Amino acid sequence: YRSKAVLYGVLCLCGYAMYAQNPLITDQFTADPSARVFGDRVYVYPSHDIRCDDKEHLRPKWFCMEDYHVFSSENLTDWTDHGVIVSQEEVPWADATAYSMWAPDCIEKDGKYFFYFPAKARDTTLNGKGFSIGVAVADSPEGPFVPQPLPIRGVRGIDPNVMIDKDGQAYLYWSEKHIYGAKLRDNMLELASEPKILRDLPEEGLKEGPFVFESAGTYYMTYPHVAGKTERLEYASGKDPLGPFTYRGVIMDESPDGCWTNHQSVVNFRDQWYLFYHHNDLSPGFDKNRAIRADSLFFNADGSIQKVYPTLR
Ligand code: FUB
Repeated sequence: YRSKAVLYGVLCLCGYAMYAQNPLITDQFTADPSARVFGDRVYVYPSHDIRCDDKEHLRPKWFCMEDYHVFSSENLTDWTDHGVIVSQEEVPWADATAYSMWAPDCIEKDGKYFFYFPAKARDTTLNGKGFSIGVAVADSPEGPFVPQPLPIRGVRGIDPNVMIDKDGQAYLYWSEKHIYGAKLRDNMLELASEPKILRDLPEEGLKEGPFVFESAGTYYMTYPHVAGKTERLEYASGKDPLGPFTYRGVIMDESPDGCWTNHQSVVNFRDQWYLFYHHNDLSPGFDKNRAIRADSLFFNADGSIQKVYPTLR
């Protein structure tokens, strides 16, 4: 790990360099950051880890999340917490005792903001046991977000991610052992095609947390992959949003000190690419209480992505 917590290739704003400190948020645990640029600010929609040692019905020492906050910044240094945008109590279909509000995403279409989140449903006849994916809709990136009455029909899994292509077609990606993709209808609330397993990614080992973005006509599929003991961030690329994708390499190596998960998003802000990800900086003894980070990301001339080395403190 590099020792200096600056975002290399730092953001240049009004002619001077901006420096940011990892982890980005220090007053609460945050994970699974989905970063988006809306207007002149970066918004980050992370998971919100808490401790649930007092909740005996839950799996001990496991992920525990009851709500989502959104954070924004104009310089990647000063972050505003806009507060809770969705909580398990206010999602009509969610099991409010499950604390299962895992990795989310948010995207803008036609002036509306669509927030996608996984949660366990009360009624398992909807999409079966396990996780469903819901949507909450707002008129601004900070909310208020109104959850839809039911989860997306036909989608079982976690880690939703949405990419809107240049022609306006939206795609939903998610994971359940494999990574899936499907087209979304114009309303952003229903599938417009059958879910497709993206089988051309590495077959062995758990893959989750898809995050797809497009650059110079190439679709980049990024994902955490357990190839060794913990997750490392990898990527593949292709010429169509639903593949086939060709494996290209590792964006970030697995953590040397045991945080089992990592989870990424990639965003371009003022002509600089950034990788958002997480590590358990604020909870070295318990890796289910994580903290989000960001570092600059660079492409090579052939479109491949240079490995990102985490910066700390
Ligand atoms: O935050 C809970 C789960 O851990 C996410 O859904 C996965 O991507 C992993 O980061």
